[in-house]
Amino acid sequence: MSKSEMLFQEAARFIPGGVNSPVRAFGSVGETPRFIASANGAYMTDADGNQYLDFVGSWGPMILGHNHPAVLDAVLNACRQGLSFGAATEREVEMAELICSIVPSIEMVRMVNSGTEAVMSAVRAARGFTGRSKIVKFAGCYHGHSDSMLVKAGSGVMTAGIPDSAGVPEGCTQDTLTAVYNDLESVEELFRACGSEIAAVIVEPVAANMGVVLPEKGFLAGLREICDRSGALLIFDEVITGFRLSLSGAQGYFDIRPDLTTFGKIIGGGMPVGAYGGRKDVMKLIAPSGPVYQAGTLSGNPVAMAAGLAQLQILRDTPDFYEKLNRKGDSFFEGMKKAVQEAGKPWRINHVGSLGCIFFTDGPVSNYAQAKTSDTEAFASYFSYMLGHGIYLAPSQFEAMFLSAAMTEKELEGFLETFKIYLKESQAK
Ligand code: HOZ
Repeated sequence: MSKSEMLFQEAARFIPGGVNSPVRAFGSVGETPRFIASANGAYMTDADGNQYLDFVGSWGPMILGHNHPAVLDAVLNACRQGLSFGAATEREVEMAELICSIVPSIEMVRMVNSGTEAVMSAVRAARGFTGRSKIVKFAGCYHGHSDSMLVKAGSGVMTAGIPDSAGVPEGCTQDTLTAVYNDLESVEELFRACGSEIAAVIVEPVAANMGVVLPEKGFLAGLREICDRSGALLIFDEVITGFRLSLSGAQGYFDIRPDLTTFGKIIGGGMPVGAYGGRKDVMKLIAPSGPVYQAGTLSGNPVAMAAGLAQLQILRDTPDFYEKLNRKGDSFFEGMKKAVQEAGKPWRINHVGSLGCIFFTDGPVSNYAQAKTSDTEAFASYFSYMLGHGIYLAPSQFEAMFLSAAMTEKELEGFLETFKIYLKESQAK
């Protein structure tokens, strides 16, 4: 028995399902989770000493690769000065100024500890600002695991087939309305029915928790227009796209200005961090400057701030960082697409910049219903094959592949070679 298998058995005795977050249990791909012992650059090493080229990157934040020396140094130095104060620090000011200077729509920002918390708080701010209670979200978009967002959600709940989660009282979701991604008419319909009660529309500007689904031309601009017309706020959940598609995230990439934005792990450089920010007139309502309460002892934690600042400064100061990473992503995912076509398979590759995924289905995938047509058994066999050949992918059809700047052309070509062999072998079956 491998050490990962032993650890998983032991873990299951003390941790529900043996893991601290469901997707990493590898349940939908019929594998035992690999227990990771260490990671460096583009690779992770498991408890048995197996090395994997890592396409998860802690679900996005390791955009520079693991253990970037500048981030590591910043963390170690910060640790020496104290781990947590629960008090204001200079680094938080630096972080807030940095984010506001990088992302034009953000005039004020509040640090929290996760994307879930950021969304929960942004939704509260939107409700406080508008005095309205309803929120529009899109089927298949995942905005963390707070009660009101677990409605037709993506990510782990989609993988587990429980998009509406048990344990969420009806009262908590009665104000959550769902629309169809890329279908503006479905949004208009909700606004026609109860527009004056809608506080906000929240959207992943590139949906990356039902696999990767791109916004069609005009979709995000259409949402902006509907919100402007009706007095609702537009919230971009940039937990995945923030500081990934461009320095100013998807909003910079697609040139749409949301009212509020939520960020997650990427601004912590791997430490537990989230943030929400946006228009000053909205953010000023947050306590203690206003009546919308939101708080947290660990918010703006000094070690997390040090890691995040170091990472964001590198992203800001490295010439052509995003041009290079996005070019690398384009040629990689186009390579996957070509391999699939040459193998005569109808499967779809959706991608933008350094984010992408394969859907084992033969039609386009631009919403939740289409994403769900993907053959998850085929995904599981692809996943196992790649894992067995040293490639660590997100263990679910409904997650994204993340490229990092630490991946070389040679490593990406290595992936494509393995993928082609997989395609050939799966053809023979
Ligand atoms: N899709 C999730 C991150 N946005 C997966 C990570 C998790 O749930 O642990």
